[in-house]
Amino acid sequence: MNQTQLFDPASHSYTYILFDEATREALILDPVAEQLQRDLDTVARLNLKLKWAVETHAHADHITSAAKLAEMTGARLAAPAGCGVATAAVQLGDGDVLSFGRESLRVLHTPGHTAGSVCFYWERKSVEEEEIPTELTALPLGHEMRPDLRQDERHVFTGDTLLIGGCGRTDFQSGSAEQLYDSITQVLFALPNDTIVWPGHDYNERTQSTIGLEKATNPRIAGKSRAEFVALMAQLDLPKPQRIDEAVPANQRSGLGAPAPAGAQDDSPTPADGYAGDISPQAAYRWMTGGQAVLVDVRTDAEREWVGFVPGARVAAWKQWPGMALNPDFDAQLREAAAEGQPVMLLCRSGVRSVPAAQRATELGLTAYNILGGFEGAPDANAQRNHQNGWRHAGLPWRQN
Ligand SMILES: N[C@@H](CCC(=O)N[C@@H](CS)C(=O)NCC(=O)O)C(=O)O
Repeated sequence: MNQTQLFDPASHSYTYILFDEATREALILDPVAEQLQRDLDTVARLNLKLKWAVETHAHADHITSAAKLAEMTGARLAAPAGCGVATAAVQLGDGDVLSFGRESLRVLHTPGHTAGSVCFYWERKSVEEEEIPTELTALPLGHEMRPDLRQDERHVFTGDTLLIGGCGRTDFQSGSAEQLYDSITQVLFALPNDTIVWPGHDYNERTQSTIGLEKATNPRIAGKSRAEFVALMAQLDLPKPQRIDEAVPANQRSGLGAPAPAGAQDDSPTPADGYAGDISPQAAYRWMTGGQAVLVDVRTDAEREWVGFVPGARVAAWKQWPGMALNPDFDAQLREAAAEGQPVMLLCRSGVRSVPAAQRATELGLTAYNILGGFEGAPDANAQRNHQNGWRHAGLPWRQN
């Protein structure tokens, strides 16, 4: 595995790009919104295919670029199951494995900084000289592309659980000093001493450490009992991160903008011909989450699969790919989606297909609304979608498989 460590000076955050040298498949860990272009440039310069955009937790001090990276590169989103990141297609639990090319990272659930926080562990067992692939033996040792396969190698990406000479704070976001002590001493310090520690932050320009060094010298935890550690964490009295109020909700949407707060907008539908009315995506989101109406995605199966979908939406395709013929099962699927007689809000690509679908729903006796702008919005002057209206433009939750 090859890893690149990148730094965001404003938040003192580290982002990691890890990749398999043979296949060029890559994973980005804890990307930062302000560094999106740098990260895209790095991926392009190294000729990588970004497979995963991954978080160690929902950050409090900066906003992730994960959703934008997913949209621009096709990477899948993964985040810890306990962090409330509804937009991540893969919800990670202890022992899960994320693979890219021939490489894989193992998830270590390490609650404490936040309840859902995880670390990621990577290791390679040594092989005999004669087992080393010939394309590597042709390169001299010390060549940047030649890992020393004769030695075991281990790395742990610790997020904010363990920092160099420090650890994540535990005074907000479901933090717990007791849990952090157990995570560090029982999970991380159980790793071999030569495991290289790659932290999520450093406020003093240090880049890496080892488990052995942290065990022996970390002033917050080395030689301390659980009670001493808990007492020390209670006395830290750190100022609240400046961006916490905007960062946590945005990170729980993988960096997409937060929707307008409830009540900030008029949810009244605009009257329409042949159905109950047109509503904004924001109103549809509020009605869906408030249980007032059922959101039904009327796009094709292919669009939901390849472009993205709204978590919690029901499904009744109006037309199907290929050929875009009317779906003969539409009526039955819609009736099933609204089995309890609730109003339905229909979502298509840009708010066009959902109009005849809403008219048909009305004929079936349902109260039906059309969601303006659909999932991707209307194309702009350059034929680009997602730039002027629609569900994704509004920053509402969606994800890819
Ligand atoms: N001063 C920074 C926040 C620094 C901070 O609180 N960092 C968190 C991680 S987001 C932490 O756990 N710090 C541990 C420490 O400073 O000991 C800001 O305003 O954004």
